[in-house]
Amino acid sequence: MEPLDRHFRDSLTDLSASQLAIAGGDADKSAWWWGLFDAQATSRHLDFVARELQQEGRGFYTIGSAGHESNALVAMATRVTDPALLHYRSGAFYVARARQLPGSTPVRDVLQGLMGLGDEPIAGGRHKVFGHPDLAVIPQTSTIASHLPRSVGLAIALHRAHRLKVDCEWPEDAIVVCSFGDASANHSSATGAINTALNTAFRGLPVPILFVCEDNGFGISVPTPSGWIEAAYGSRPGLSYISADGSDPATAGPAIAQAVAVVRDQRRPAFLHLRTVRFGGHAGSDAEISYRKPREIEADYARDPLLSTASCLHTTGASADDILERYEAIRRQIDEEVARLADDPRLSSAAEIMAPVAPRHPIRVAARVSELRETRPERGMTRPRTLAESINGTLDELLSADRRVIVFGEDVGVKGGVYGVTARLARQHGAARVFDTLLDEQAILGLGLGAGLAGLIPIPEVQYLAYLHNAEDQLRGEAATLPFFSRGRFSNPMVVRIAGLGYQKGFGGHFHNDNAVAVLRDIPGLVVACPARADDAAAMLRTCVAAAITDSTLSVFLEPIALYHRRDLYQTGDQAWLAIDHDNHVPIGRARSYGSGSEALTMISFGNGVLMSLRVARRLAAAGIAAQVLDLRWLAPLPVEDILAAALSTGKVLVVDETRHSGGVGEGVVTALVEAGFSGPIQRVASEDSFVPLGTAADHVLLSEDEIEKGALALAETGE
Ligand SMILES: Cc1ncc(C[n+]2csc(CCOP(=O)(O)OP(=O)(O)O)c2C)c(N)n1
Ligand SMILES: [Mg+2]
Repeated sequence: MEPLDRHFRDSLTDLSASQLAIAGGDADKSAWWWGLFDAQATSRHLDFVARELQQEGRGFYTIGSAGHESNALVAMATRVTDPALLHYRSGAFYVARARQLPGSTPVRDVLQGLMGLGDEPIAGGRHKVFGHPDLAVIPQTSTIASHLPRSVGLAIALHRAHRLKVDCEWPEDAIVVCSFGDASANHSSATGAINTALNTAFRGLPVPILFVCEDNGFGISVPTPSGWIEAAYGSRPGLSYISADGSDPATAGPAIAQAVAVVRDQRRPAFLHLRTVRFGGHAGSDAEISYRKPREIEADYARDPLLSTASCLHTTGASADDILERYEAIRRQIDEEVARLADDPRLSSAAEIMAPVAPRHPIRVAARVSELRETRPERGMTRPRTLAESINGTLDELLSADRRVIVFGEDVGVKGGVYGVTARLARQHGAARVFDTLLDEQAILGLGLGAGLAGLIPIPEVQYLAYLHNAEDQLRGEAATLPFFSRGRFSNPMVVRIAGLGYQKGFGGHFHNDNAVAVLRDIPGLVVACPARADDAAAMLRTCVAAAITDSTLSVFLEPIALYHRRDLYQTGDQAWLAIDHDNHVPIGRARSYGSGSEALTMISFGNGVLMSLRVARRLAAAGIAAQVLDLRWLAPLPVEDILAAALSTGKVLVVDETRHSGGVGEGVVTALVEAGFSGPIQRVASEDSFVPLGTAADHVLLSEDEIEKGALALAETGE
C-alpha cells in the first residue's frame, strides 16, 4: 500500500484531531461534500492504480493528480458546457465534471487512457489525455503551457462567433477554463497568452477566461520560490487575482466560486492561484527523495485535500467509518473496471492510428469551392492580375461567401498588409472580421486555434516566414495534433497565410528573404501551398478554405513575396506573369505543367523557381533544347504522381529548388523520384546552406538563373 494511502486511512480514525484549520462543512450541504469527496477519492485511486498498472506492464502513464484534488472544486463551480483545457494533474476536475453529466464514465475513460486502449473516448489510445467531447474537455498535449494561447484564442473567439451569428459549439455565456502548473506559469507561452488576454480586455473586448495555476511549489525537481506566483500575477492590470488553499476546501470553494463569477459576469480574465501539494513525486519514475528531504515530503501529508474534505464531511455528520467505507468502495469500483478492461484492444495498425491525421475528401472539397464561388462568380474573371491582387480579390470573395471566414494578423486591418495584400478588406467586411492583432505570432496562431474551435474559419497572417519560427509549435504541437488526440472530434480548420521566400530586390536581409520551410514539411497532415501565379493563388486559396470547411484541414499558404507585384515574365512590359482567374480550384497535391512532356528534360520547381525556370527554358530553347517546367504548387503533400509522370515523359529531371540545399523541398522531390523507381538522371540545384545577406550579396547564396541554366545544360548532355 502506498504511504499516502495508508496515511489517509490512519488519519481517518482521528479526524477531530486533524491539524488542519478547517472552517467546517455545512451540514445542509452533506450531499455536496460527498460529491466532492467522491471526485477527489476517485482521482486519488486512479493515481494508485496507474502505478500498479505500469508495474504490471499494462499501463503507460504515471503522472498523477494526488495532492491537487481540490481542482474538483473548479469543475463544480463551472458548467459542463464551459470549455476546459486542463493541466495533466486535473484528474479530480475531470471526474467532478463528468459527475455533472448523467451517463458519464470517468473511471473507465481515465483507465482506458492509462492503458492505451482503442475505445478511450477522446484520443482512442493515442495518448493519455483528459478530454471528452460531451464534457467540453478539449485534450492537451504534454508540452507545458502550449495550450494557453489556444485557450485565450477561444475566449476571444467565442464572442466574435456569436456576434457574427456563426454556429458555435459553446454557449454565449460560457467561460474558458485553462489550468497549468506553477513552473509552467513562467513559460513564454503562458506569459504571452496571459498578456494577450489582458491586452485584449484592455481594449474593451470580452475575454472570459479563468486561468487556474495549480501551484504545488515544484516543476519536477526545481522549487518555485515561495510567493513568486502571487508576485508575478497578483497585481496585473485587468487581471483579478484570487488565491485559494487547496488543502482547505471549505475556504477554497467560495474563493473559486468568486473567481468563476468574475469571469462569467464581467467577461474578463481572472487568475485563480490554487495552492496545492504534489504527492508521489513528479511521476512514477521520479525519485523525489533525491531532491527533497523525507521530513518535507512527510509534512505535505498534513495538507492532503482528501483529508480536509473528510474533515468537512465529518462536521456534516459523516463518521470515519462512513468515509472509509466510501473510500474503499471507490477502490473496488476501479479494480472491477480494470478487470473488465483487461482484454480490450489497443491500436493495432498504422492506418488505424493515422486515420485522424489528414482526412481528405477531394470531391467534397471541389463541390464546396463551387458553392463558395456561387455568391460572386464574376469576381475573379474580369482582368489579368498580379499575385497580390489575386489573393486580395480571393480573400474578398471568401469573406463575402462565408460569414465564418475571418482574416487577421499584424497590420492586416487598417493598413491592409505590409504588401497591400489585405487592402480594403477591413473596410469592406468590418473590423469584426478583418482586424489587426497584437505583435505576437504565438498569439496570432493561438487566436486561429481558438477561432477554429469556436466554429470560425480563421485565415491568420504571419507577416514573414522568419517570424513563424518563434511560434511554430502552435502549428506543430498544437494545431496539427488536436485531431490526432481527439479522433477528429476537435479540430483546427485554419489557413495560415505566410509571406516568405527570397529574391526581394532592394529589401531584405535574412528575415525578409527567409527560405526555410523544412520545419513545415514534416508536420503530419499539414498542407503547404505555394502558388507562383495569380490564377493558381486564387484557386489554391479557395481549395484551402474549402478543405478547412469540409475536412478541417490545416494549411499554410506560403506566398512568394518577390512575386506579389511581378507583372512581366521574359522582358519588361510583356505582362506575361499576370493571369486571369478562371480555374475554380486546384486539388491538393496536383502540380501544373508547362510543356507537353515531349521535351528533352523536365525542370521541377515551385515559387520563384518556376519563373526562373521558365526564363531559363526560353534561353535553352534558343540553344535548341526544349525543356518542360513542372510547378509543384503544393510542397506538402508533394504531387508525387505528377512529379513521376513528368519525369517519365522526358526521362531527365533537374530539381530547381530555391530553398536550402539541406532540408529544402528538393530533397523530398529527389526522394520521391528514387522511391518511385525513376531511373533516369536527376540533378538538383538549390540555394546555399546559408542565411540570406543584405542587398545584392544575397545573389551569392540564393539560387540563380545562371546556375539553373548550367545545371540544365549539363543534364541535357548526359547520356548523349
Ligand atoms: C515545453 C516543455 N518543456 C519541458 C517539459 C518537461 N516537463 C514536463 S512537466 C515539467 C514541470 C512542470 O511543472 P509545473 O508547471 O509546476 O507542473 P507540475 O508538474 O508541478 O504540476 C517539465 C519541465 C514539457 N513537458 N514541456
Ligand atoms: Mg508545479
